[in-house]
Amino acid sequence: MRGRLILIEGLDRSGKSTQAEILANRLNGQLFKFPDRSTPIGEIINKFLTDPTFELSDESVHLLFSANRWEKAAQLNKLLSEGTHVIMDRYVYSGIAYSLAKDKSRDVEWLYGPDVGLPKPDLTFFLTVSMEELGTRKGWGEERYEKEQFQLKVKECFLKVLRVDTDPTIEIVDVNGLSIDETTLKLWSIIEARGL
Ligand code: Z5A
Ligand code: MG
Repeated sequence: MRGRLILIEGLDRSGKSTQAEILANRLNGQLFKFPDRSTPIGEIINKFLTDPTFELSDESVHLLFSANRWEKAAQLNKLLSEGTHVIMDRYVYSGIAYSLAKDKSRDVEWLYGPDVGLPKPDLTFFLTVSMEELGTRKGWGEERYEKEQFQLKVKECFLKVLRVDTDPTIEIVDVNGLSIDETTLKLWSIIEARGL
């Protein structure tokens, strides 16, 4: 049987990596994280995110994030076809939401274009946490994009891009005020309820 692909999306510091690691262990699956900063393209992305003097056009950044996913696509497909479950920490929706937040007049079909053909998740969680709570979390504000006004725009764009009304694979999960364990319980109950 093909492995399941479960994606965790959310704003910066919403607890994606924490939950992705826990779920990957519970499901005895593999963890994928985007951006993957260890690849050739990931190194450029890392420089862009951490060095404020390193400028790239919005289009180039968008294509680089997508290319970073394509760097891992063959490995991802192989694992899924062998029956391994994969938990993903950010993916296509992040790519679209962040680019759209930078320029809301951008053609969404153009934004989707470079990711067409990548494996589609069986389930996508979008974790929502209030800005007040995010601001208290460790390390916030160190990288490009980590500013409250921009994150509010990103949240709006995510909700637009996720199409929760028509796509049954999307789950918006309010985890505000929940501990790490409580969040895991909430996500796990959804995975079980869906029989994944
Ligand atoms: N980006 C993009 O523009 N286009 C793309 O296509 C992709 C990404 C894929 C870097 O992403 C940037 O890349 C990101 C989007 C852009 N920019 N922003 N903003 P990243 O994934 O490398 O980094 P991040 O997601 O922004 O941050 P993060 O540190 O990975 O956040 P997180 O994974 O959601 O959070 P965490 O590491 O699990 O938790 C953060 C802290 O909170 C940590 O100290 C935890 O112990 C704590 N924590 C976690 N859960 C809880 C709860 N429940 N209660 C209290 N404290 C908690
Ligand atoms: Mg993370």
